Amino acid sequence: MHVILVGLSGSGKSTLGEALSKRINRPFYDLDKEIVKNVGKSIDEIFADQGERAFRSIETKVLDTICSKSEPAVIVTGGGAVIDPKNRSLMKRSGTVIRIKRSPEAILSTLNLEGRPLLKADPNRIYTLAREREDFYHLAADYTVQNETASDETLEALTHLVLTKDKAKKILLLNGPNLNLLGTREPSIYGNMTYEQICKSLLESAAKKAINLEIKQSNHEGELIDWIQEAVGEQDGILINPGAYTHTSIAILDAIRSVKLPVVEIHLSNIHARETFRAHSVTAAGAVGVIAGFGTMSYHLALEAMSNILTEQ
Ligand code: CA2
Repeated sequence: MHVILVGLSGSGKSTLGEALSKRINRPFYDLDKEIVKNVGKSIDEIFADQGERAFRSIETKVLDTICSKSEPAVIVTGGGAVIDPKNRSLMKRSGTVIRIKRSPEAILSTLNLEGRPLLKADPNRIYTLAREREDFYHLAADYTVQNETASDETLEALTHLVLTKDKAKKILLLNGPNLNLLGTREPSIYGNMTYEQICKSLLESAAKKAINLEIKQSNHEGELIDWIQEAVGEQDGILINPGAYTHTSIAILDAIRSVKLPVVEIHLSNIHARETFRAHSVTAAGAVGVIAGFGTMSYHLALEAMSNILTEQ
């Protein structure tokens, strides 16, 4: 999910957005700058040559392109982007929308008029724009951050808000007994990657999807059950490779069923093509689905499946 900043021209969105993107290590897009790149004209020229209506329709298309990027980003929008309901619903669907609020008086005292065609001719128009757009900002934003005087505290507040209120989904990955030994023995069945390497690549994939992934491993049935129970209210979904408990543990099945969270079961090997005692999974009866036989890829496919399940909820 993206972080999308909205607010009046001159409210400090761009400065804050760029600083935020560095803080949380995400790409940064400035909608107006992307429009200029796309059209090959400055915002002032687009307004002068094609008028505001044409500008707004370009704005919607470019916003759509940026919001469709899979890597979660910080996106700063132009002051009027919130007016069109299509833009507002696109933003809401694509991430957390934060309004950067500054009073017209404070804006006027610092405003650079370049690239702000609606204010260039008459800077006092900021008062009218503020009044006209108030309801739209209200409708668009999930949260508001006051930025009366640009300061480090505002950036701190914004960063804290993004890190705590982000709509990022939380997924717990549990690995059962002996999976910590991966990569050290039986590579013909379980592959060459070590447990640590698998975890690292999964955490990287999760970060690209803006998923908050937590990974745990235990050799003890009771500990796995405790973690499943503790996931209630903390996690949005559980991925689990119960290891050999897959074939025996009614207790893990009961725990999975008790939490009412979506669960996807994972196996590195194709349990149906091995010894007969591995072909039956006791725990799978509580799962939404099972992914088995694709080696390390089983984990990535399961993460993708859970991400889709949570998006459709
Ligand atoms: O295929 C899977 O992911 C399994 O869940 C793995 C379990 C096995 O008991 C299941 O039947 C299928 C075993 C994990 C143990 O992994 C080791 C890795 C290296 C060395 C020894 C065991």
